[in-house]
Amino acid sequence: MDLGEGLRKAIAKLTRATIIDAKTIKEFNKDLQKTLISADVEVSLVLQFSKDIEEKALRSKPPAGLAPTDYITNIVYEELVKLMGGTFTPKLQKQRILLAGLYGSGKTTSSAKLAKFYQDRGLSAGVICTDVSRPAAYEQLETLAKQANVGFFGIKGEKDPVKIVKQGLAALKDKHVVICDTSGRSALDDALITELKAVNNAFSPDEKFLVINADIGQVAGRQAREFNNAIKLTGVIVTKMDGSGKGGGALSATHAANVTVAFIGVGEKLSNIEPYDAQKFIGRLLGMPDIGSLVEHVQQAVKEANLKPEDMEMEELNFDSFYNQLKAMQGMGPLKNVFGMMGAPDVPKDVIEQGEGRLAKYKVIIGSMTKEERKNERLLHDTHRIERIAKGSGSNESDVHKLISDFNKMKKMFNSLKNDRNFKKKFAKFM
Ligand SMILES: Nc1nc2c(ncn2[C@@H]2O[C@H](COP(=O)(O)OP(=O)(O)OP(=O)(O)O)[C@@H](O)[C@H]2O)c(=O)[nH]1
Ligand SMILES: [Mg+2]
Repeated sequence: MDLGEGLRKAIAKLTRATIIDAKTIKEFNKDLQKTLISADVEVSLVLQFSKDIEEKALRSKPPAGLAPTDYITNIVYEELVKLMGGTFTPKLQKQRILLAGLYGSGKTTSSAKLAKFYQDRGLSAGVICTDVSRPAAYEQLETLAKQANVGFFGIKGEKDPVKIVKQGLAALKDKHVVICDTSGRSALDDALITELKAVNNAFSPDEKFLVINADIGQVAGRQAREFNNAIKLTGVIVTKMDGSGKGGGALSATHAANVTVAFIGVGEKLSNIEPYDAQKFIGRLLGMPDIGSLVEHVQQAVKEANLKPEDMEMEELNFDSFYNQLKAMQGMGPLKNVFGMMGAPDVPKDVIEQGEGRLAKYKVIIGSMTKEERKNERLLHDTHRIERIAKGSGSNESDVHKLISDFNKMKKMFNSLKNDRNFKKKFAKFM
């Protein structure tokens, strides 16, 4: 089970609890601890984390109108963001970036990715290969630079990295962003430190990023400290976040070592690099894939549908509101996809897509219900009532059943969104 799945399960379990007391919190904390430790987060951090949650959850009271589970979920979210560090905002300006790291951590790939990253944002960029030890390091970076369509400099066969840096800076002097790829080693030994320091002096970088593979988990902290002592880092790039359940360990350890996570690598493609944003990362772990694009989607959709906030009020769903909801959703266009993106179960898609005809039918059926039935779906677990409603509305019993089943789907979706405090917060703010 990976970190995200474990966290989601623990929160779901908490959400199902009928009362939140010291015992529920203790149990919840145990689940969190297990999950974090198996994601390779350092034990002392885990203990501190769960102690903070327990204290906050038990000492403070949810503000009026907020469900205790929502409140606790939010505490967990905030503590996770604290555990995993902040947000890195890349400066879009002229700069030199040095990449260092052990063998195979992803330095060369990240050099090209970063050059492309800045170039895609309107700056010109180039890379210098100062890896003088690995065979074919020159060719590898040259090929990647070509793919990324950025500048490249290297001297084949040259064994002095300082000489390469000097000539490279001259050759790439017109580029806004110059990135220097360096040699790796299996450990940060004296030879690597000496070489790095020499390159560092000659290059005089604005940013010094250590490249770490997420697989190494909590060892990331030690590596970050060691490299930091050697060349005073400005940040870390954690690569292979796409393939590792230990990303949580790498991120938290780096944060604990007091080094900023600047970028994360999320795949082999040149575009697979992102500035690190703990909130977004945690959002994703907790099953909210991309809150930014979600909000954009919603904004667009609401504009199109001319929706009012009351249409999206996520209160108890009954048959009166159900019709309005369906109608609103029909006008939402892309918003339907948003619910899917959020992992919400089963939107009654067919109803929404079948358009006016079906909706009109539902309107008549709902019109044949008594006031009590419209407020309480349970009353309809009664064949006599179903028969009566079908007759009264000139439809079949199967139509009534279909309506009830769609209603229940929608209700399930609403409940799951209702329990999702972050979604609500974003939504409320945006409204
Ligand atoms: N899935 C995935 N693979 C990555 C990522 N970053 C790098 N890789 C792969 O990791 C391998 C090693 O990457 P390199 O960039 O060559 O690593 P390096 O640090 O330059 O290695 P040395 O020069 O040998 O020290 C390559 O096969 C890359 O494609 C990432 O974010 N995700
Ligand atoms: Mg390399």
